[in-house]
Amino acid sequence: MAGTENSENETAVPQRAVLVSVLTDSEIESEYESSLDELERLLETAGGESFARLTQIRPSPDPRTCIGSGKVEELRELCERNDIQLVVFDCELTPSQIRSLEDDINGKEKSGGICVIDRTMLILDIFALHAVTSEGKLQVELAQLKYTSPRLTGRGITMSRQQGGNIAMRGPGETKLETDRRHLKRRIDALTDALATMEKNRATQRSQRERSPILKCAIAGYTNAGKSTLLNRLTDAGALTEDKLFATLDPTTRRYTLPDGGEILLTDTVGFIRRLPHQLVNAFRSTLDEVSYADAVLVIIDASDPEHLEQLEVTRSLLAELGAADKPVLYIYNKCDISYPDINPLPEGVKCSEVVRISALTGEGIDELTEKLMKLNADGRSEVVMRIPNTDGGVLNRLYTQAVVRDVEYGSEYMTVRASVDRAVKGQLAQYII
Ligand SMILES: Nc1nc2c(ncn2[C@@H]2O[C@H](COP(=O)(O)OP(=O)(O)OP(=O)(O)O)[C@@H](O)[C@H]2O)c(=O)[nH]1
Ligand SMILES: [Mg+2]
Repeated sequence: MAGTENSENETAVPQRAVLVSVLTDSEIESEYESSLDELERLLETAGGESFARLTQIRPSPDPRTCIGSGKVEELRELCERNDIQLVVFDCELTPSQIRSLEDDINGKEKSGGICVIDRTMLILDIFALHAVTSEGKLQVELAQLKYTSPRLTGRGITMSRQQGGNIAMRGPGETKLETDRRHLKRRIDALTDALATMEKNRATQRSQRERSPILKCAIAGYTNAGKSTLLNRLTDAGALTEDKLFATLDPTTRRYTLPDGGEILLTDTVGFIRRLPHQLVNAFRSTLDEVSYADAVLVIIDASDPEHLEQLEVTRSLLAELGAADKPVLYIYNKCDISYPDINPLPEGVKCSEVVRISALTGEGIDELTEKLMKLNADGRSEVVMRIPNTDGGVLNRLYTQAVVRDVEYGSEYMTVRASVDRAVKGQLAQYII
């Protein structure tokens, strides 16, 4: 279901939409504009086009329709006059708010007509379009069944059939409307079970990687910052890179050989965005765990984006949520070919030695980055020489799996082994170190 035969080319004519935002007392005025800009980019990524923006300032959202009744009327007229079929709210809407809004905007008409969706439904729609692996598809389908389905009222379905996929209708939406609640629950249970099995496999793979002494670096950062481009620059991953939000959903791990011969693992994963819906953080938990379990995090920042400092804050708070706040970090300011940022003053808590400016596209600054990666790799590791009695053969086997063995000399009673070990192995095998 989710994302199966969907392609972004399906909706040949971009669906025009009105973007709506509510500016409440708790929000900072400058932020809502950039949030709306981002909503517009999300809409474009989903194959839509922004026709107009409507903003209302009010102390709190209206419980029934989010915006006030006068604004709803304004929205209705705007849509009617310009033949607009889609309205996207920048905030989260409850199922009943969506129903009330659609009833008010469409009048008594029950099918077809103007469809109202929210930011989360739009993001999930993009995820449904971009999911590639079976795990990714199941994760999106589950999130859509839980979030989007209760919010779809049936409007826009006729159109969706004609065009082969309307925004937010892709994925399980249509099916849900034709099934009863019991069927829906069964599907949710089946998906949860299937994902639990996949998660078990992923955990096994991860624990194998964990036992290996190679440094594991997660590439994290705001969506479209250039994470996949960096992975491709350093390795032959051939990851999809696009000037679109959420081009990458599924993690890709590649081994990278540093100029000093050391090896590290690099994992590219799903990008972050402000107000990443909790449903999505949960749905993509196992994917995001690649970040939680990494030894170090490479935070990619799009230096050419005027919002990059805010985006860095979003990234850092999501990293904290994933339990990755205390890991060694490199802050990589990317796209320096088009915008060379003044990094001073540094964001709070960021050390100068942790920052590097690069262009993943042209290769500028990559040497400095690899220097830092070598240092990161060397930190906490040391070269040791061990004298191991031949009777303790197990120790050498252990070194082969948990350290990097450089050289072994076999004597009549002892083996002399030179190896690069991490702190844990060094502590546990201290008795053999000479
Ligand atoms: N000028 C310039 N463009 C870049 C650079 N790095 C990446 N880009 C472009 O930025 C866009 C996004 O790059 P991706 O590598 O797909 O970004 P991402 O962080 O993986 O994005 P998502 O997977 O969508 O979250 C693409 O169009 C890239 O060509 C760079 O150093 N300079
Ligand atoms: Mg990517």
